[in-house]
Amino acid sequence: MGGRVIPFQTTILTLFPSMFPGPLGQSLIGKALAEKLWDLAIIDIREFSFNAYKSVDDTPFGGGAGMVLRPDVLDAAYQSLQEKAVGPFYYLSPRGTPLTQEKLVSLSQEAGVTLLCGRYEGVDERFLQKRGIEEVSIGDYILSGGELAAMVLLDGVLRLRPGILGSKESILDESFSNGLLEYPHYTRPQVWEGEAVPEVLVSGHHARICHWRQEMAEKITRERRPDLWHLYEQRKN
Ligand code: 6GU
Repeated sequence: MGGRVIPFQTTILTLFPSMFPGPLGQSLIGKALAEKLWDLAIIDIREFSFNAYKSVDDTPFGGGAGMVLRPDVLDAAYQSLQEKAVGPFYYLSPRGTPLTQEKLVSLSQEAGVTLLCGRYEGVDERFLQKRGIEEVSIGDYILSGGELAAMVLLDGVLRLRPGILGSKESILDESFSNGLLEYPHYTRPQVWEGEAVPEVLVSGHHARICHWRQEMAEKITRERRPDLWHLYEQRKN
């Protein structure tokens, strides 16, 4: 299977290299890693410390809680990448532009991606500015570091790459790809705890099934995500 496509090159800058591949070493994404459909290069930021204590952070100017990653250490790690780093470079941070399915699709068409994972209070602003690094957030909540966010981003991108998921249909049909949440799914047993699966699904009538699924997708989106429903309606008209 592997070897026929150029691997999607991912590079991670982190203070916790042993967190990787973590969940990305499991299931279909993990199998694809073993088959070299994608490659994971881990850069341990601590290796670029300048002192004997291997320190990478310092207290914030102006005071306040926590520590800030030093720009000189970060830049030494950044400059070491050379040809390893292909595609966009993102810093995972709750201050970033929200990650969307659209962004994942566009990223999946790149040669790869490089991700900086922060810890503590953050990274020195000058590093981000001088190197023109874009910040990306995975949602409006705070994690203790960027590593889990990087894994979320990579999982979302990698499953869109050719040869990694089983069937292309499951990508085309899923939530967000058409602007709606997904319709409900059912499998055997046909009756469970007195509850039968919707009659239309066992009718064998493909057009009716299609129509029912569309109706259900619209109902669920309307009820759960008025924001998405609004956008969907605007796009239709
Ligand atoms: Cl990208 N990083 C951290 N630390 N927290 C987050 C996040 C990223 N996105 C949402 N919360």
